[in-house]
Amino acid sequence: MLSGKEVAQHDSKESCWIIVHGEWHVYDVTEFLDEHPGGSKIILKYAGKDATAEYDPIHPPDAIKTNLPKEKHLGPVQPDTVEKVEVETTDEEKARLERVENKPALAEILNLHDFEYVARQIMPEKAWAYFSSAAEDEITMRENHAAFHRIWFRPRILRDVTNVDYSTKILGHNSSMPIYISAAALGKLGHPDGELNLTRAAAKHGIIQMIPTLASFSFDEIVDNAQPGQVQFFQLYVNKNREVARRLVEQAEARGIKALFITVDSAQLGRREKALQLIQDMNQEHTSDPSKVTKAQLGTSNVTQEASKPMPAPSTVLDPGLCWKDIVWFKSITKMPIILKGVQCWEDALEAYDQGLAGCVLSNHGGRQLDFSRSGIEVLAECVKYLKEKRGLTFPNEKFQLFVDGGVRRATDVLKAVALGATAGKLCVKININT
Ligand code: PYR
Repeated sequence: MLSGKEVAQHDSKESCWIIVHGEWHVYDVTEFLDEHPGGSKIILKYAGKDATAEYDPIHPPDAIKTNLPKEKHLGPVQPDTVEKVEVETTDEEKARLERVENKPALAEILNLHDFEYVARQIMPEKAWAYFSSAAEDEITMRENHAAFHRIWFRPRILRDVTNVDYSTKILGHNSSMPIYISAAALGKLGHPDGELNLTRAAAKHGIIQMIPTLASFSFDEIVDNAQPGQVQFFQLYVNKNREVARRLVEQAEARGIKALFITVDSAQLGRREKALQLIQDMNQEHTSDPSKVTKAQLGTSNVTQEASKPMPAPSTVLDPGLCWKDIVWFKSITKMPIILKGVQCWEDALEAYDQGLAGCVLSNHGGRQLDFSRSGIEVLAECVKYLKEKRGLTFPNEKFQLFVDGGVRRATDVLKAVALGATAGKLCVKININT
């Protein structure tokens, strides 16, 4: 068994070992340093030490085991030989914890704008930067919301609305309302129970949760926390290594996941400068080198190579080579209905229909990918038009369903999306507090 002293000798970028987890396992992460989505500096801070306190709040317990080749798992270390890592609580962090302590009760938060305001006050800076950032000038992120402002109602009167039932079916599964919980990575950044909170809330309110590939709990933990019969979907980032992708799909199907949403808008992660800036700031060491200070002070987007790695997707998780023939392959390996997540024009929606897929999420990834992409709600209008005209579809359509995400803040936004496709609720939108 390794000793803490031995591990402590590997404390540089030439040889970087870290200890992670209750099991006190040692990992050689030297070759992973440049791959780490949050940059190498944060790992190097724990080189030769116990990194659990930094690792645990963000990563699923099995992530390090899954991502590092077996030969980099160096085995256990004797716990009593490991020096304790003191994590300093800064004044800023103390103030934040006080705000967490005094946050308003959920019932006092009247709408999603207020929810966002409270989140910003109480989340760690890193979490807020990650969740709230969008690509480049964030024009698309703003447009996602603004687009709903251009749509107005034309209400009819003297209809009996004593009883209103807004329950619906999404891909054939009951939902108490026409929304679902979409995939968002790293839930634990926002709360220690992360995605499990969403699993519980989905069960309580009769809506469907989509489990993200990059969740901060393991896939099995999230499924294990569902109630018997609770419907869950799975969002897939297609790994460059198709055997990894196949394993994820097979695992999802074996565990009773009801639909596979393949993300198609992320050939690589968008340039999210809010998150990049924060990583850069965290990495910026106090230095007397005036060129570095000037860059930081100016807050320019002239990010260093190190900081130009946005969280959280390792390069292997996204595959710029993903194309239509892969979708045909996915169809051949699963019986789950396949929905493309991130379709942005009618031509691709038509192609998805022609390929026999179950639907599309008309989405620009919350404006986090390509700035100046149009809003999902605008794309919806053209998709409905062309799918009607060119393929004779009517909406709502059981066989080919359209979903919208981005910018949804109000039930009236949901209503607009539902009304734009047709009258009944086969058209579903997600509410994603990130977007
Ligand atoms: C995002 O950061 O937008 C992901 O989907 C991982």
